Amino acid sequence: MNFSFKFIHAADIHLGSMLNVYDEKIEDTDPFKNAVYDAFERIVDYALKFKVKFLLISGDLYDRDSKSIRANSFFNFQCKRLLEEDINVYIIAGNHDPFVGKREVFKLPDNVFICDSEKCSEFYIKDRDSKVIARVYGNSYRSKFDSRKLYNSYNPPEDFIFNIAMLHTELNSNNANYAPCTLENLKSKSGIDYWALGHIHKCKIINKSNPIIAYSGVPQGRDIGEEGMGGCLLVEVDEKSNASINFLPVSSIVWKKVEIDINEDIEKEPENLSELISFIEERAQRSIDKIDYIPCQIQKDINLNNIIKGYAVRWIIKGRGSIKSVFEEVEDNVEDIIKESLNSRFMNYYPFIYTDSIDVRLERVLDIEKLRSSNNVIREIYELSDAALKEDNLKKDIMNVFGQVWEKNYDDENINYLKIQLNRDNFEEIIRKARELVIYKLMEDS
Ligand SMILES: [Mn+2]
Repeated sequence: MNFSFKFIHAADIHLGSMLNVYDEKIEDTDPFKNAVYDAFERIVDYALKFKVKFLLISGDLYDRDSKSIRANSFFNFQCKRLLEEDINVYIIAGNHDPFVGKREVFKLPDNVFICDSEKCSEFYIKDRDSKVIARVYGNSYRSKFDSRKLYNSYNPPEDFIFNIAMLHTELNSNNANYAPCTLENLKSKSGIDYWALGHIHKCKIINKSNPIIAYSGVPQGRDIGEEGMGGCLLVEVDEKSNASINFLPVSSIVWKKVEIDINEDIEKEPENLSELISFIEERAQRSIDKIDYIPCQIQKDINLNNIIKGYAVRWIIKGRGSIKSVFEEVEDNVEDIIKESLNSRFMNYYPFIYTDSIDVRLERVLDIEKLRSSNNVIREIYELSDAALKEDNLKKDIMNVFGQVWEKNYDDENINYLKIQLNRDNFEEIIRKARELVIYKLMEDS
């Protein structure tokens, strides 16, 4: 007969990293400066509040191998809070903090255990009567890239004890850099009940049961590529070894992309910069209030309003209008002017709205519907560009003529900064702009 217990699965804390806001005034102030630390402190608060048995960190606890003294002492301080309540912390090293065990600046608190990098470590979780109720397995990265099939080293004995495996992996057998494996590999590995994954920065329950396979994601996003509320997973295992999972939100700053369509209301269409700024302002509050993507059920009694201090937003301004010419004709950086104006107003709100960037995708005024129905060439351009966005074969052909400056198959964690990463968003934007340019040139000439 087993006993019920709770644990927290966290990963990719990246202590020591900063939020990527390119604004010194903002970067060095609270809550931006401390957001990554605050996120971890909240995880520890949750561990104490929900009286978990242990905390798992599935890699990338630190952002860098040469970790900061501040990050290290902060981590130790937080773990000592857990030590007082007999909560252990089990850690694997990921690609950002390989070899973590050998380079501790301070003596680790007695409740912190770092998995070996040369073999799979095994820990026994015991109840008050010293009866084993679960096992935790983990194998740390040896270096920045680790091409070993680490999952193969996790081999629990066959019995009825709940086994948890921590693994830092991309879950991609084609990329040898990050402990290559497939979903099938993990599913078919016998004896593991819960795969606590790290590396992918978005929380995701990949397999709901037999075994559970989940990424807890990054607790605090550092840039617009890490959108949405981050957190960790609270797992409760009952007497029959059934696990239920709830999301524990922790990000004090939530990154968000918000689309603004200037054609949304014809009567209010902005015609100059002040009107455009008011237009964005009017929509700002409304779009921020919409609940962000949450991967699974949030633990009850948690109020998101107590967690979020503010939003860091990229405004994507779309639509057709004469305002487009303002962005083309003036020498100033119009985006910066809009950004300053929005920040001077919304940084004082609670929660604040920080404008991180403005992505202008405005188009010139053209009656496209009319042109499409009356002009065969334009209709064909539309059909072709629509196909380019939808059909994979055509997409591949087009990408081949994009030129070498674009990187088609890139690795987020190993970016070649001499090239531009061609993501879906970029691809769509290029097609859309090309279409716009061709049509405009045709109109000009005719
Ligand atoms: Mn990471």
